[in-house]
Amino acid sequence: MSQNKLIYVTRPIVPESEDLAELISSILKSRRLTNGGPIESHLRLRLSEIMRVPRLSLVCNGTVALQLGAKALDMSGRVACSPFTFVATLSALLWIGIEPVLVDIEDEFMTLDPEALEDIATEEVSGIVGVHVYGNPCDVNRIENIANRNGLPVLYDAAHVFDGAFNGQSIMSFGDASATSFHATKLFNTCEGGAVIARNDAVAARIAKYKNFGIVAEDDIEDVGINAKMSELNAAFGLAVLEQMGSEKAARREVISTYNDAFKNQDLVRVVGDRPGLSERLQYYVIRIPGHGRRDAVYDRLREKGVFARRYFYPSLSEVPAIAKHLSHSKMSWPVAERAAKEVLALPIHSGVTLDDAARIAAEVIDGARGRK
Ligand code: T4K
Repeated sequence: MSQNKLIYVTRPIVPESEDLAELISSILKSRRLTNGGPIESHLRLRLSEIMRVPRLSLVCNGTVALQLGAKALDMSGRVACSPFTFVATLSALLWIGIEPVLVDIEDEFMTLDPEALEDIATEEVSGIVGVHVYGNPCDVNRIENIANRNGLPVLYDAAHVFDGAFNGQSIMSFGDASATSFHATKLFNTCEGGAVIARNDAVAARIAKYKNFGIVAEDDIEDVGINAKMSELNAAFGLAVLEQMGSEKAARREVISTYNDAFKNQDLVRVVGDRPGLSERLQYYVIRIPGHGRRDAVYDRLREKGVFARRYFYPSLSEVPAIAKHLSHSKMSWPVAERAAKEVLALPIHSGVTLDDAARIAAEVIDGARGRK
């Protein structure tokens, strides 16, 4: 790690110029810029294949994907949701008039705690929104069981998932719908973009309608919708990015394995592991550093060395006044989420991190956690 090298938590995959130029040239020739053009269709088919889901709809970002999913599943009033997530999960819901009822998380994988959910998933809420935090799937089987018993739809925020599988099944196929993000900071990106994946044709049809102003035919506006379409330029970027995924994934695997080796047998640093049954996770590498102020000391130490690790997700959204003021259930508490938020640190994993960088970052983390100068 050279003195001058700045290392960010992530670095987007960018396409080869020639691959992108070829696609852009076809857009320019056809003058088809958006509204479900051929490149968007092509990307949709490729992603459906890669993610192994038949009903995938491309949209302009992951936040709107969540809103479309919630609307398509008829969520309204209150929904059960975790406070340990990026702010977009909750702000997307609040922005469409849905109040999240926060449910604490399980400590190991930091996803919705089914036991805590059991108390909330009653007639009090109109649905469940789970977040597959850092690409680890929620406890999908127990959540499905609770949802079925209470007749509630389930929407998953799968912004941290790409092609991961759980017990051999695409993570995107759990729940009634999943919303994902193809933002520049994600493993696969279209600069800005996202997708909604539906379990059945009825939900898929509602998503298609809502993302295009509620229009179902030239002269038939069936409902109130929004404009959530992905443009041809974003889709072209994504198609060209797909060509680079293999090498990026290989580089990330090596960085991850360097970190794993370095943190093995360390009692001051806990690596957030994979839920058993998960294929792999390549978007976030997160450690937990318990002890008052220790995580922040490591975060500061890394910054001084030009390494911009991130405290995803700090603070817990239950402690963010802008969010908390919208919540009417102020008597509840979320101790597991609030502790996790004070301990987590996402380390850089991307092809711009050499194995030497990774070893040095890990050494700085360990020294920082030990309180060494
Ligand atoms: N649900 C969940 C669980 C999410 O995590 C997210 C988004 C969403 C929903 C919503 O999806 P979108 O509506 O965004 O599609 C970033 C991303 O903006 C956000 O998409 C992501 N989650 C969140 C976890 O992280 P910031 O504020 O940390 O981004 P920023 O700009 O600080 O970028 C982080 C680092 O990445 C930079 O230090 C450098 C690098 N970077 C970033 C960009 C944008 C680049 O190298 N190039 C770039 O173009 O939020």
